[in-house]
Amino acid sequence: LSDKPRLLVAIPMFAEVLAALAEHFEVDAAGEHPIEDPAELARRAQGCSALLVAGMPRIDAALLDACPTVRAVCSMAVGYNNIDVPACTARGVLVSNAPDVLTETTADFGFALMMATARRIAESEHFLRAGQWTQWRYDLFAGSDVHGATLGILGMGRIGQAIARRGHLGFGMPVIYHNRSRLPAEAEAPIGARWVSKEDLLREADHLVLVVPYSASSHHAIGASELAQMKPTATLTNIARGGVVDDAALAQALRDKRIAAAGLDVFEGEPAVHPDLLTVPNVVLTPHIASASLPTRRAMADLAQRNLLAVFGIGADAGRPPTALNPEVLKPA
Ligand code: 8YV
Repeated sequence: LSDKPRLLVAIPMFAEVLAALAEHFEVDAAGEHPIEDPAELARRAQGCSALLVAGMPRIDAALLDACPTVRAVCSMAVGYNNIDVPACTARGVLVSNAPDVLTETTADFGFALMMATARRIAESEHFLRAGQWTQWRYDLFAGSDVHGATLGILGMGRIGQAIARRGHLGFGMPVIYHNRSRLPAEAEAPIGARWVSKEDLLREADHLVLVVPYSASSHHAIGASELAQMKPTATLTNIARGGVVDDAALAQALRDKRIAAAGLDVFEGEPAVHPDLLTVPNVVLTPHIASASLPTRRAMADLAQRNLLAVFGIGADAGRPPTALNPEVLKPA
């Protein structure tokens, strides 16, 4: 029997990363499909010392109690709402996420999705593919401008700031944001960002982009009453998490043209998508790919691997996982 610690890679993973991990761990890899079913996850995690995950599956107290050998849960996602960190900490389980390496790529995508939404790129492509383009019209898929329009950002962490920088420096957009905490003035100035109340954000934004982490306090941060406060010409882009938006209310608002359009990369209950969103034309839908450039996905996997090795005392970061969320669990009592 191998004396290497057992690692469950619960998500599809780069072959090169699996090969590198196999030097230090006895690896059980999910293969083509993430292991999402809790019973299956608990079964496969039996006897494992570590789990490599992403924005899924759900890691909660019940799973940890069923798998008491697990010492580390390393995720290749920045968002960790799928992991009950306090439950992990209480059981001495180290949790790491994968911030920073995806910031610029995710901001690129958020900006692209916002632009595609404002300029109706998906809708007009469907029209062209369907053979419906037969003549010029002055208002053929006329959308709204991005340059010079007011960019609103809900949540102003690393990705929010990277989007603000694009809007301010590249597109001359006034930037307003709402966040629990204000950025210091020296961080606001270079990205032209101004803190406003949530009400003012909803009222003033021409293009509202959501980049707030998901938690009980951001659940349905955008619902029917918030949508009603937005400009009828405004767009809404969600690259945060499904659940930040009430998808049923959004579908209704899009159908009623209470806002002009939406761009959504994340959905409540994904990969299922609310059926009403599939039938409204003024929405651009993408399958949670904001961080999905190949180099960035590889960097996220590499960072998760660094954390894993560090927890088990291997390599340059031995004992100091670089992006631990609860490093206190490694401190000697
Ligand atoms: C990931 C994300 O694609 O990092 C996050 O929080 O939402 C995405 O970058 C997803 O969670 C799987 O890693």
